[in-house]
Amino acid sequence: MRLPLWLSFLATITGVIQAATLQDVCTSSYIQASLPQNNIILGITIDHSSVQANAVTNISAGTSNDYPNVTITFCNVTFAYSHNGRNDRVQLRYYVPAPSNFKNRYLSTGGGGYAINSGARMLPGGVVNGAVAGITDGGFGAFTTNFNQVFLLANGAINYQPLYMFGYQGIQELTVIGKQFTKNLFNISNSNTKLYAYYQGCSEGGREGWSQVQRFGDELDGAITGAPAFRFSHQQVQHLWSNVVEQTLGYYPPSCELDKILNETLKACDPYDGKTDGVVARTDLCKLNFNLNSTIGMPYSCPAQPANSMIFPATPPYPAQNGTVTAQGVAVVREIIDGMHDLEGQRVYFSYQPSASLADAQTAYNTQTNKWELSISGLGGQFVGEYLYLLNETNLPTLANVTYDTLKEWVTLGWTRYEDSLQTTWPDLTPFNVAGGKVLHYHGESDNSIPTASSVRYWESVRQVMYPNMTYNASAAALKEWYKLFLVPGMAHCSPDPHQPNGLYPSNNLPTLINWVEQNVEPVTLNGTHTSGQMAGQTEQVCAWPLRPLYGGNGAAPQCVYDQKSIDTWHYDLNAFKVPVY
Ligand SMILES: *[C@@H]1O[C@H](CO)[C@@H](O)[C@H](O)[C@H]1NC(C)=O
Ligand SMILES: *[C@@H]1O[C@H](CO)[C@@H](O)[C@H](O)[C@H]1NC(C)=O
Ligand SMILES: *[C@@H]1O[C@H](CO)[C@@H](O)[C@H](O)[C@H]1NC(C)=O
Ligand SMILES: *[C@@H]1O[C@H](CO)[C@@H](O)[C@H](O)[C@H]1NC(C)=O
Ligand SMILES: *[C@@H]1O[C@H](CO)[C@@H](O)[C@H](O)[C@H]1NC(C)=O
Ligand SMILES: *[C@@H]1O[C@H](CO)[C@@H](O)[C@H](O)[C@H]1NC(C)=O
Ligand SMILES: *[C@@H]1O[C@H](CO)[C@@H](O)[C@H](O)[C@H]1NC(C)=O
Ligand SMILES: *[C@@H]1O[C@H](CO)[C@@H](O)[C@H](O)[C@H]1NC(C)=O
Ligand SMILES: *[C@@H]1O[C@H](CO)[C@@H](O)[C@H](O)[C@H]1NC(C)=O
Ligand SMILES: *[C@@H]1O[C@H](CO)[C@@H](O)[C@H](O)[C@H]1NC(C)=O
Ligand SMILES: *[C@@H]1O[C@H](CO)[C@@H](O)[C@H](O)[C@H]1NC(C)=O
Ligand SMILES: *[C@@H]1O[C@H](CO)[C@@H](O)[C@H](O)[C@H]1NC(C)=O
Ligand SMILES: [Ca+2]
Repeated sequence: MRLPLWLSFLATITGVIQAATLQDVCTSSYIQASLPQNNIILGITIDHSSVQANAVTNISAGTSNDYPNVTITFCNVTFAYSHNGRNDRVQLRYYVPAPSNFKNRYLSTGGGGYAINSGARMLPGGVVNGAVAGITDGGFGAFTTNFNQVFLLANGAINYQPLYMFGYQGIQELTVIGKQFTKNLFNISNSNTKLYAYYQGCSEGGREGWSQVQRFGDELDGAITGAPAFRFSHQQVQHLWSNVVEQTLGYYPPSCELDKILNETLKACDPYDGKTDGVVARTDLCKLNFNLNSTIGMPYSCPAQPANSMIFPATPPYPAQNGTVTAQGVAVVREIIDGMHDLEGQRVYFSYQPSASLADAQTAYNTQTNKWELSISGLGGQFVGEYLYLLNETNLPTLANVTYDTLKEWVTLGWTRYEDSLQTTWPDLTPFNVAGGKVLHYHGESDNSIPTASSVRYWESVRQVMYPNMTYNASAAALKEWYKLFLVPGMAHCSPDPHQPNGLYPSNNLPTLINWVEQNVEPVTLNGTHTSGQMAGQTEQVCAWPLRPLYGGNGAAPQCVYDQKSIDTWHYDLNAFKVPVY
C-alpha cells in the first residue's frame, strides 16, 4: 500500500529535523506532518493546505481572572477539516507551548452566550500550564461567528448541523483531533507517556464541558465547568420570568427602587455567614430569615445616568430618581425570587438567590410618558423568538398575553425539541467515573444569569441516579471523590460581583484540577481569590457542596458546616412536570 503523501513526508522529516525549539516545530511543514490521520474520526477530512502557524514569543498572557498574567511563548496553529458529504469547513485553533514548557497536557476551551469559543481569551491559561489549548469555530464560518447567526436557514428552517455542532459535536471533535495532534507533534504517540486531557469553560462553556462529560466517558481526564448554561430550555425561558411577573402584577419598578431593595438585602443578609464584610456567603440563610417587607418605605435616590452599552445587559438612560420602596416593588421582587410557577401554583423552575442583582427585572424609562415600562430580557426573548418560534429575531417584540402558563408551555416546547442537543442534563456519568475522570464544578452564589440552584440540582440528580442505594452522606462522600461542586461566595455570573467587592472568585482553577488528576491531591476546599476590596490578592477557602461556610469571626477561614435546613432551601419539587427534571 502506498503511504499518503503527508506520511511519507513525515518519514522524511523525522530523519532530518531535530526539532526541540519552538521555531523548529512552528512551521507549516512540521504542523502538517503532525496532523492526525483522517480516520481519527469517521467521516472527516483534514485539509493539510489550510495550516497556518506563527510563533508568538514573550507576550503577556493578558487580563483574566482565570490565570496569572505571566509571559508566554507559543505556536499559534490554525487548520480546518470538513465532514464528508457535507459541504462544510470547521476551523480549529491551538496554542502550542514551546517544547521546553510542554507538560503532556491538552486543554479544550469553550465559549459563552451563543459563542462556541471565547476567542483567544482562555487559550493562554493552557499555555501557562504546559498544555496545548484549543478552540473551534464549530463550522459556523469564522471564529467570531456565533451559533445564533447560523441556526436558521430561513424562518422556520432549523440548520441542524450547527445545532449539533454547538450542542456537543464541535467540542468533541476539537478534543479528539487536538489530543492526537498534540501526541504527534510532541512524539508521544508511541511512548508510555500519558497525555492528560482537560476542559475548561464557564456559562455556555460550562454547558459545553458537561456535554462532553455526559456523552464521552474516556475523552477527558478532568473538566472545569463553571455556572453551566445547561437545562437549557428551563434556563433560557427563566430569563423572562421577571418580566412576566412585572406584567402580571402590573408594576414596573424604577431601576433605583430595584437597586435599593438589592442593597438592603445585601446589608441585612451579610452577617448571617458570621462575618460582616459586604458578602452574602449564605444566601440560604438570607432566604430563610430575611423578610423583604422590611425594605418597604425606605427612601432611595439615584442620580441621572446616561445610556451604557458597554456593560451587559446594556442600560438605557435614566433620569434622576427619588422615592421610597413600595409594597408593589417588594411584591415583584418576592415573586421573582420565589421562582417560576404556573397559574395553578405548580413549580416550573426556580430563580436566582437573594443577593443576586436583578438584571432580568430591569425596566426602561419612557421619556414620552415619564413612566417606567417593561424591558424584555433579550436572553429570554431571543430563545423564544429564534429557537422556539424559529424566527430570525434577537428578541420578542412584546409579551402581550404571555402568562405564567405560557412560560411553562415554552419550557416544555424547548425541552422536548432540544433534549438531545442543548438540554445537557444526562445524570448517569458512570463511563466518565469508571474512566477515572474528575469534575470541578463551580457556581457564583450570587449569579444573576444562571440560578445557582441549577447547579445544585444537577449535582443532586447525579448523586441520586448514581448512588440510589446509599445514605445521603455516604453517596455525597462517594460523589465528592470525583465530582465536586463549589458555590463561590460573593461571585456573580462567571465574574466577580461588583455589588460585593469583598467577594471571592475561583482564580487559577486549572492547577487545582491538574493536581487532583495527576497527583491525586484532592481539593477538599477550593481556592477563592479576592479580586478586589480590602483583601485583594488574598485567597480564602470555598466549601464543597453540600457543606456551607460559617465564619468564626475576625477574618478566620470559614468552617464548612452541614446544615440540613439550609441545604433543603436549594432543592425544589418541579411538580409542574410529570417527568423528572434532572
Ligand atoms: C519528534 O521526533 C522527530 C524525529 O526524531 C524530531 O525531529 C522532532 O524534533 C521531535 N519533536 C519534538 C517536539 O521533540
Ligand atoms: C524571551 O524572554 C526570554 C527570557 O526573558 C529571553 O531569554 C528571550 O531572549 C526572549 N525571546 C525573545 C524572542 O525576545
Ligand atoms: C500584564 O503584564 C504586562 C507586562 O508583563 C503588563 O504590561 C500588563 O499591564 C499586565 N496586565 C494586567 C492586567 O496586569
Ligand atoms: C493566530 O493565527 C491567526 C490565523 O493566522 C491570526 O488571525 C491570529 O491573529 C493569530 N494570533 C496570534 C496571537 O498570533
Ligand atoms: C437574519 O437577520 C440578520 C440581520 O438582519 C441577517 O443578516 C441574516 O441574513 C438573517 N438570516 C436569515 C437566515 O434570514
Ligand atoms: C447601592 O449600593 C451601591 C454601592 O454601595 C451604591 O453605589 C448605590 O448608590 C446604592 N443604591 C441605592 C439606590 O441606594
Ligand atoms: C409582606 O407584606 C404584604 C403586604 O404588603 C403582606 O401581604 C405579606 O404577607 C407580607 N409578607 C411577609 C412575609 O411578611
Ligand atoms: C432627591 O432628593 C435629594 C435629597 O432630598 C435632593 O437633593 C435631590 O434634589 C432630589 N432629586 C430629585 C430629582 O428630586
Ligand atoms: C392578545 O389577545 C387578544 C385577545 O385575544 C388579541 O386581540 C391580541 O391580538 C393578542 N395580542 C397578541 C400580541 O397576541
Ligand atoms: C440497589 O439495590 C437494588 C435492590 O437491592 C439492586 O437491585 C440494585 O442493583 C442496586 N443498585 C445499585 C446501583 O447498586
Ligand atoms: C451527615 O453528615 C453530617 C456531617 O457532615 C452530619 O452532621 C449529619 O448528621 C449526617 N447525617 C446523617 C443522617 O448521618
Ligand atoms: C491556593 O492558595 C494558596 C495560598 O495562596 C497557595 O499557596 C496555593 O498554591 C493555591 N493552590 C493552588 C492549587 O493554586
Ligand atoms: Ca458576610
